[in-house]
Order: sequence, then structure tokens, then C-alpha cells
Amino acid sequence: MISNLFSLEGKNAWVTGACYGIGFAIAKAFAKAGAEHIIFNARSKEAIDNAYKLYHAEGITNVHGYVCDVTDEKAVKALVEQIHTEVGPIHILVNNAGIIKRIPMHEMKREEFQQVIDIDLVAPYIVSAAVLPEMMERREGKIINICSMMSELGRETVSAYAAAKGGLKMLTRNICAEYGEYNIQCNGLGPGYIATPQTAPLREPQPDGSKHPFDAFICAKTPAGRWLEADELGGTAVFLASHASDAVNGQIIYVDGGILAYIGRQPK
Ligand code: NAP
Ligand code: GCO
Repeated sequence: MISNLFSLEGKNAWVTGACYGIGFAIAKAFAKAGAEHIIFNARSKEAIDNAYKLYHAEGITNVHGYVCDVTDEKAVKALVEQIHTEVGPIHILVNNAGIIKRIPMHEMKREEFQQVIDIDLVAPYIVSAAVLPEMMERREGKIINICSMMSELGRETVSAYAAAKGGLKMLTRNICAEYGEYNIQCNGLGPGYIATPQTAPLREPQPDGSKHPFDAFICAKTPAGRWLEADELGGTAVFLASHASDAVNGQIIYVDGGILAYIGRQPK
């Protein structure tokens, strides 16, 4: 059966920052594709406890949440050891945890720029480097980096985020180049504009009830004419995590409702 190629049966998947939003949607899709164990982390116990409720409400019980900041290299290494002891091997890693700061570059403080780079680019290096040795030893592994429209495009106020996500695209290609011989596939999943807490400020209706101008802008810039839902990324994530993509390496798959193919709606 061709659908067997997409099965994640027997696989353990760690999705960083999968308490809600895109990470949660991807973890849910993995569970529905048969993953043995779902592992996730966030920065606070409160976030972990809330997420357990969301997973359990979906009927997902083979789930393990840990408090861990992905920028803390020591804590990440310790967590990898803890996962091995308490859950088992990590077959699939999704570098999802991320933040954005929307500040004009000339007003942004160096520390603010650095924080975005640390979480969105340095952390995927830290977590991947901690998981790669066991994948190399097993000669099998999948790493999925959550990229962005900003891996390709710029826009006002998101300089640090674009620099990080552009870098993440190249880190993806380099992991492919460096570890492909160990049967490790590292690909990027590049979401378009997705309705999650991260983008909520861009979708808030105006005081008069009209659409936020950015909301209208994104609907006009997307051939699909709408924001996408996080669950719409699940199929591509499962593809990239499964044997169906064993010959796909170093690619960024954009799930963007067509944004990158489109010059934008013509003025009427
Ligand atoms: P979100 O709703 O803000 O969720 C981000 C998650 O990352 C939260 O669970 C957060 O947990 C976690 N996180 C942030 N910093 C962390 C850290 N240092 N250590 C551990 N966990 C951390 O964001 P989202 O929209 O789902 O985005 C998820 C990923 O997709 C991000 O990389 C984002 O850049 C990317 N993306 C989003 C969109 C979009 O339109 N939404 C489009 C393209 C790409 P806590 O804060 O509770 O710790
Ligand atoms: C922004 C957005 C983004 C998106 C996403 C696009 O302010 O432009 O938050 O950058 O979240 O990454 O793919």
C-alpha cells in the first residue's frame, strides 16, 4: 500500500515548542500518522501543563512534555539524555520553536536582534547537533526545520526574523550536505501566513470592526485569498518525517497557499 510509506509507526518524534500553534498541529499529525511517542518542550511548566490538556483532548496520550529553553545548550543536551532514558530514541526532530519581533531595524536594540537569531537560528543548530550523533549511529533520521516566507522575502520590521529564517534555510541545506551519507534527511517546511498566536496581532480587527490592514494585505497577497490554518501543514510534515521522503533532502517545501508564486492582486 502506498499509504504505508507515510506511516510513522514505531517512530518517536520531538517537536520543539509544540504547545500550541504550528508545532502542536504538526505533533498532532504525527500522532495521527501512527507515531509511537510525541515529545515536546516549552519554557514553562504552565505551558507544558496546558499543552497536555490539548493533546489529551485530541485523544493523544503517548505524549511527553519537558520544560527546556532551546537556546540553553546544556539543558538541551541533558534533555536529550532524559528522553533516551524515559522515552527512547529520537527518530524525528522538528525545529519549530520560534519568535518574531516586529521593530524597524534602525530602532531595534542589538539584544533584541540577537534574541531572535538565538531562538530561530542558533537553537536549531543546538538541538540538531545534540540529536545528530544518535541518528548517525542508527544511520537513519529526519530533521525538519520550520522556515518561513521570510526565508525568501523581506518586509518592513522583521530584519532579525528574516536573517534567522534565511539562515535556517542554509543550515537545512548544510545538514543535508554534511549528514546525507548517514541516511539522514534534513528538509525545511516553509509555512505561509498561518493563523496562530504569533500572527494574532496582524489579524486583530480595527476598533470600527473592519479588517486589520495587514489581514487584508495577506488575503490579497495569497492566491488562496485567506490565511492558512496550522493543521494544513500536517500532511507535508508527515511526508517529510516518513519514508515517503527518503530521497528528498535539503529542500524547503513552501506550504503558502501560493504566496511565493504570485506578484499580488491587481488594483481594481
Ligand atoms: P507560536 O504560536 O508563537 O508558538 C511558538 C512556540 O515556540 C511556543 O510553543 C513557544 O513556547 C515556543 N518557544 C518559543 N521560544 C522558545 C524557546 N526559547 N524554547 C522553547 N520553546 C520556545 O508560533 P507559531 O506561529 O506556531 O510558529 C511556530 C514556528 O513556525 C516558528 O518557528 C515560526 O517562526 C514559524 N512560522 C510561523 C508562521 C505563522 O504564520 N504563524 C509562518 C511561518 C513560520 P513558550 O513561549 O510557551 O515557551
Ligand atoms: C510577519 C509574520 C511572519 C510569518 C511567517 C511567514 O510579521 O510577517 O509574523 O513573518 O509569521 O513567518 O511565513
